[in-house]
Amino acid sequence: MAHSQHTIPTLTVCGQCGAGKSSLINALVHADVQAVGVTPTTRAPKAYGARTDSGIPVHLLDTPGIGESGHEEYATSLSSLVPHTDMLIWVVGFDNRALEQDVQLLREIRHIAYDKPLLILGNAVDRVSRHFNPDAFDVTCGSSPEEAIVRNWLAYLNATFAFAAPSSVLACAAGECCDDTARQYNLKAVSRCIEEMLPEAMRLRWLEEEKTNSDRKAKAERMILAATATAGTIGLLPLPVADVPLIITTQVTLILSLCSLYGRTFSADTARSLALAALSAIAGPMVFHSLSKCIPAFGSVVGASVASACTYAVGTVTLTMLNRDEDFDLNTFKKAVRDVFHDYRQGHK
Ligand SMILES: Nc1nc2c(ncn2[C@@H]2O[C@H](COP(=O)(O)OP(=O)(O)O)[C@@H](O)[C@H]2O)c(=O)[nH]1
Ligand SMILES: [Mg+2]
Repeated sequence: MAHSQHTIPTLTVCGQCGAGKSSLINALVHADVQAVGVTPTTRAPKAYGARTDSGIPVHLLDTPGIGESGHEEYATSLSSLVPHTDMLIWVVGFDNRALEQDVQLLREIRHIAYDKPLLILGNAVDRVSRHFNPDAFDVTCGSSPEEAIVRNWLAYLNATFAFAAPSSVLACAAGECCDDTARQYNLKAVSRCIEEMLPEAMRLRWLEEEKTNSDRKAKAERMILAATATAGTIGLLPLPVADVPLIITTQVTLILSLCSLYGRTFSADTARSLALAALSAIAGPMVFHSLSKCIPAFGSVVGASVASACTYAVGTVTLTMLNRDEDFDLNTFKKAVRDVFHDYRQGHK
């Protein structure tokens, strides 16, 4: 529920087979989600979730690439993807100058892609030197022969793609795997550039959603702390067995209020079964005995610190699941509550 599906921009990654499209996606996703290699590996378009430098969620759509399928086939596939795309990322592998097919394809789809921002990435610039050092490499101002070579190549890319009016042409290196930091170059700049090129409306919508999400989260956290304090007070009650039903009621109210804050409808019965499961996972069978009034107990059954930690855990786990838009599976809920409960107790010793 953090971000509704339709607000996440789709970025279609195109270019020749072997240019490094899949590698770039792996680097931006920070995981080797797509197979890469010297033989054609990307068979069909596939999307991956990533976040830009400031955390804007995007979908990166990998495509097979020019040369992997026939030209006609790739053109048809791209034509069907472009209408659902918010930005085109065109990847060229270092130091490819044979770009006729790229140009032809871009011309073919430009009539449907004219309103989409276009980012040209000159990838794998680490191949310019065996001793490439990404930290020392400065493609803009550096004066070494390698820096000049990459700069010239970028100028060539600029001139070649000028007809398509790209929003930006950048040098980068995705590396050979997602954490190949010895070769990766300029990926932060790529991420920031993507952000800047996103349609204004999408960026604003994301900022609005972020604001709503963080306001809502702050409110939810205040509700959890208030319920935690209430449960602690109930745990102090010197009444025999009276505490458990009161603590459960506090937790049920908390779960229902959090759900309603996040627009989820929840029955009181479901909330009650979650609260009971949580308390039984922590306080054990004692709770059920005291609920069914089977055992005459003296004083508080649960105790103030257990009551507050358990309520804090119930609220925190509920909030995490709401933020992730997850379903409330009873066993997962119990386990997560137990973990948060123990962390909370450790922190309040
Ligand atoms: N040195 C280096 N190799 C790269 C880079 N990007 C990709 N490669 C390699 O180039 C080959 C093709 O990459 P791949 O991502 O499969 O290309 P795709 O066909 O465009 O998806 C793989 O062996 C990658 O490891 C890079 O930035 N630097
Ligand atoms: Mg690929």
